[in-house]
Amino acid sequence: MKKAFITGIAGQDGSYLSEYLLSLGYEVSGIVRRNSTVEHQENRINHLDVKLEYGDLLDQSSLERALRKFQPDEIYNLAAQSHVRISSDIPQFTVQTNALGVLNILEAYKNICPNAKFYQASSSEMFGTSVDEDGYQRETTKMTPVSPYGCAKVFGYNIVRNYRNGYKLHASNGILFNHESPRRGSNFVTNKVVKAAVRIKLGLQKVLEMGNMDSYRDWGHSRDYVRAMHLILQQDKPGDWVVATGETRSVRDMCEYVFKKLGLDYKEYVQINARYLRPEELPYLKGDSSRIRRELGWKPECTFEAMMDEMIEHWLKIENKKI
Ligand code: F7E
Repeated sequence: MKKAFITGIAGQDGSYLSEYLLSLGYEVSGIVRRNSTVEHQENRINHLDVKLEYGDLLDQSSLERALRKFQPDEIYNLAAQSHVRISSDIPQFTVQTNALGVLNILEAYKNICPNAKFYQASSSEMFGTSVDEDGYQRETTKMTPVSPYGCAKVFGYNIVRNYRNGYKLHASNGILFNHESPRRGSNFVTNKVVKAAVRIKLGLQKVLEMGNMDSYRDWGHSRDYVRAMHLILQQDKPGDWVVATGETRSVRDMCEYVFKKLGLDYKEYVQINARYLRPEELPYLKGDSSRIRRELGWKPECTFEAMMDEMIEHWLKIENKKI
């Protein structure tokens, strides 16, 4: 039985990855951070048979203790302060966790189980304002990040490459573009819009306050993207792979789709609130994932429409109970 260890196991991707690995017969373990509202902390993984320890990327002793205890064959580092706008409110915490945290887990991995394979959750936010001439970002695109989150992720990406080359570790980066699901935190734009539109439809809310409606994102489904993480660790050689759908849409188009699906016109309900704008915006993302499609045989299965419809169904079920 293969053993996987996941940081960020209680998050969106951690929960889908756990489900997937359990379905493949893995023993799955992970760390969760201590939180004052313990009732909600493990909502996404309560239904799963996974082994948990308290831990934190900033507490080296907790990482070493967990790796010594679980002795994993595969390590997935998904833990992070994952909200880009909030990374400007808590920049130092974000950089410590998303940059130094990667170094901490790499050190623990190198010293305790160097024969394991290591996956780092790198991000399209690393590209910032860079776009290749053909309108895509890919593995070779320059990284010009525009947020504390993006800057920290670039450090994480580079330190993984450095440890891979310097210590001959099987350490890889998945450069994942935005990926969503009903389990996405409701302060990320897709789930925020779906939740609000459903509540407006049911008469529970009157307006939706938004930030930049004209940025473009390449949105895929988290369930498809965790398959890519696993595939990356099944390769003989470590590397870096872009994971994306190759389609891009504006936030405005996404809003229009969701409201229309509910028989509403988004223009009647959306108001712009500067609170949701970012000091510097990343205006456009469209990923070229041809390398992982060609070399590893990965492809996304869920369409944008099917994913948004699944999220709408999810919120309709929750919010309908309130009326
Ligand atoms: O924003 C715009 C916002 O917060 C998407 C994380 O998983 O993907 C995610 O980062 C876009 C941005 O995701 C609101 O300005 C407008 O242009 O859903 P988001 P993100 O910042 O792209 C990358 C790949 C990651 O790695 C991150 O961890 O939507 N937007 N109005 C808004 N965004 C939010 N959150 N809230 C608004 O009201």
